[in-house]
Amino acid sequence: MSMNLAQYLEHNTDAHMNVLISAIAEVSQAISAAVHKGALGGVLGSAGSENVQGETQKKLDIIANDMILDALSATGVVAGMASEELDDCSPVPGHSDRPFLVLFDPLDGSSNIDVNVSIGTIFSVLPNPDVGEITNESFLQPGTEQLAAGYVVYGPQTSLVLTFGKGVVAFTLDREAGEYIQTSESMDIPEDTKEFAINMSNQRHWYAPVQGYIAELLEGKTGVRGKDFNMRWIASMVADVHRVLTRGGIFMYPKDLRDPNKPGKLRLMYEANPMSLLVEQAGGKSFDATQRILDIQPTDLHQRCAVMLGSANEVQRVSDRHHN
Ligand code: P6P
Repeated sequence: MSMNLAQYLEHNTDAHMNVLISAIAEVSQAISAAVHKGALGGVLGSAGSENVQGETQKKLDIIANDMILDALSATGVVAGMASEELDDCSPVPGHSDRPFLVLFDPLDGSSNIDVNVSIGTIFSVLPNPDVGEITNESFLQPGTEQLAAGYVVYGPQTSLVLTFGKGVVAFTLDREAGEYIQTSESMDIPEDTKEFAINMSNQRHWYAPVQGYIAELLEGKTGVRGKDFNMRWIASMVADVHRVLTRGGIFMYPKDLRDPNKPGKLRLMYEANPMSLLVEQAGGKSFDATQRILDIQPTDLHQRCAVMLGSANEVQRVSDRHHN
C-alpha cells in the first residue's frame, strides 16, 4: 500500500518542513484545478501586464503567484518569499525569525497554458540566514544551501516531485481523494541516454562547443557517437525535466551569441537551482557550461544562467567540450 504525502512527510521531515511542504502541496491542488478548468474558468489569456522579466503575464501566472504567497505566509514557518513574478522579495511582516526562505516560479512554461500543454510550479527552500530583516540579499545563497526543492507538473497527471537531499521521490494527485499518493520511492536518471532536449531554432546562435556537441548527436549511428538520438522540446522546463528524471536525457538551454552579456534564458534561483538539486539527487549532473550550477554564488534574485542537465555522461561530455 503506497504512502500518501502526509504519511511520507511524517516519517521523513521535521515539523517545520512538514508544515511547509504540506502547504505547497495543498495550494498546488488549487492551482491544478484552475489549470485543468482552462477556458471554462475564464482565467486563460493575458493579464495585460508584464513581469520583471518583461514577459507578458498570463492571468493564471498572477493567480498562482498570489495563491502561493498567501499559502506560504500562513504556514508560520516562512520568513520571506521571492517569485519570478515579483520584482523584489516579499518578507512576511514581523516574522523575520522564521526558519525558511522560499523561492518559486508559480507557473513555469506559462506560454503553454493557452495551448493545453503541461506547465508547472517550481520551488526552492533556503535556510533563513538569521541576519535581521529579510531583503533580496538574504536569498543570494548558492544552490548547495537548499534544504528542499521540488516541482508540481500539471499534465495528464498532476505530480509532485521532491528532494530533501536524500534522493528524489514522486507523488501523483488522486483528485477524488484530494491527496497525493507516493508513486516513486527513488527517481534515478540513467548515466547514458539517446534523447536530447534543446530549442533547435536557436542553432545558428550557439557557441562552438554546443554546435559541435549537437552536430554529433544529429550524425547518429553514422557519426562518432555510433547511435541514433531522439529529440524532444516541450518548451516547458518542468515537463522537459520531468521526462529527464523519469527516463533520462539531456536538457539544454545554453548561452548564445544573441546577447554575450546574457548568460542564458533560464533563471538561477527558482528554475536552475531547484531543478539541479533534483537532477543531482537522482544521479544526474547539472552544469552552466563550465561549472556546477549549484556552486554558483548568486548576485541577483533574477539572474539567469545557461543550463545543461540530465544524464551524467552526456552532461560531462558537453561540459568537457567547453574546457577543451
Ligand atoms: P523557448 C518557459 O517560458 C521557459 O522559461 C522554460 O520553461 C522553457 O524551458 C523555456 O522557457 C522555453 O524557451 O525559447 O524554447 O520558448
